[in-house]
Amino acid sequence: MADSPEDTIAAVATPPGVGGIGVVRVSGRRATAVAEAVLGRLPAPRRAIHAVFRGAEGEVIDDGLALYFPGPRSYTGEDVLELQGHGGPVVLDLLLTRCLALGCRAAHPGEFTERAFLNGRLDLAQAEAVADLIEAGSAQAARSARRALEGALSNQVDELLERLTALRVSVEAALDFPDEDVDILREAQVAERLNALDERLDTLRAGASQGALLREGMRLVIAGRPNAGKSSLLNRLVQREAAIVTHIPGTTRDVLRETVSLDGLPLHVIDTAGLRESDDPVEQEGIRRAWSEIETADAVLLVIDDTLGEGDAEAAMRARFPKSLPVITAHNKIDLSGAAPGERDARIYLSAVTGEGVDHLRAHLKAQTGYAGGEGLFLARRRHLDALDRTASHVANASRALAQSRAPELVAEDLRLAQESLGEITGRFSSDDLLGRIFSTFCIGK
Ligand SMILES: Nc1nc2c(ncn2[C@@H]2O[C@H](COP(=O)(O)OP(=O)(O)OP(=O)(O)O)[C@@H](O)[C@H]2O)c(=O)[nH]1
Ligand SMILES: [Mg+2]
Repeated sequence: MADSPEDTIAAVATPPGVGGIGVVRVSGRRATAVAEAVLGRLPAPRRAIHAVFRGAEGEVIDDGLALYFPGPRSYTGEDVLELQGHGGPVVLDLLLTRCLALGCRAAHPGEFTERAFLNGRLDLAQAEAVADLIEAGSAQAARSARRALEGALSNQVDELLERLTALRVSVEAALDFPDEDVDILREAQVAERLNALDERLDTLRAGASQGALLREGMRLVIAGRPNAGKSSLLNRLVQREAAIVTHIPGTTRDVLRETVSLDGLPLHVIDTAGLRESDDPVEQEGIRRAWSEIETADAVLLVIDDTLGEGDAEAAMRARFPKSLPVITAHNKIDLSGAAPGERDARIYLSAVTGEGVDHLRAHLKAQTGYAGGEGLFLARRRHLDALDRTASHVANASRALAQSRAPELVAEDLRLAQESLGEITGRFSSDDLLGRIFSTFCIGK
């Protein structure tokens, strides 16, 4: 029989292994019957009671606290029962088996939260924030997930969706009066409102990309001339000899990826071949790959040999870096050049060999991702960024259609597409496929 949203689901909600307490969670219509069978009575709503948990023959499985949350005022929006017993795997398994025998089905990962979403207790961005909060690798990430859960992202998305809806209403009204459509659109200030919407969208995108960096980590590509010390710096950052280092320029040919944690913040460091003109086909390929990494990076770390200083080669690289790409400049080998470690004039002076100044680089990287403070920072996902980008391009198309052809049908269609893309974030317009992908990454019991 296929799983149904009508099923009552049950799972051990605490992590596997031994613990002080262990929780079995039940959600669905049978929750009350489970309570009556296991506890002998239904606890008063939202009041913890102490009870003995009994098996089918009346034998004692465990004892502990029981809580009953009648729907819709519960996490899932359904009737929920929580049995908090002793945290041993065998005891919890017996208790779960008892619930299954009473007609519950084992919950899939994330199914409790999925039901919360389906029953309108959370929107999709908030449901994702629940998973992010659980997985948060740092206090900052946890705070930002909390903010997303409280609706920092969803509220802004909802506000923009309302504006889009209002705009659609104005434009569709003009469709009914083809002779006067231009006047109607002008009177309704559609162009001005579209501009204002676009600005708000930009602000939201900036916030979301910070949030995505915090959640998914920054992709930092190390680039520079051969022999500048790129691989040495990668090794220093990841604290092991991951990359081959020699005094021969052109040592690194391939792209090397390592992930480190900066106080819980994931940092993906990518070492690349030194950038120069080369006749060697292997080196040429390495350089081509270096550029393709640079094009998709969140930031570039341009490493300069401080005994040589910045020159024409670096100027040529800077000219070729994508315009919006943040570039962090590191002057390496200060143990040879004699420069003092630290950050001056937007340059970080350090030595990959002695490690001096590398803490300044770490601090800079953390600040770059908004790690240090960032009031209002919320955790976001690439999925959200992608949806915002598509929304922005539909809004731009609508503006263009309005300015050029003045065909209200086209404007209306672009606005509809914009609304659809934006709605994906909170789940107003999400396919089942997308939902399945999102919730399957949750842990069981959540
Ligand atoms: N004294 C000193 N030597 C360094 C420092 N960083 C790197 N080197 C030396 O510089 C040489 C080149 O270092 P690598 O890390 O291989 O340089 P790279 O930029 O990766 O070079 P390619 O892979 O050829 O592009 C090696 O001999 C390193 O030991 C430093 O901070 N101080
Ligand atoms: Mg190298």
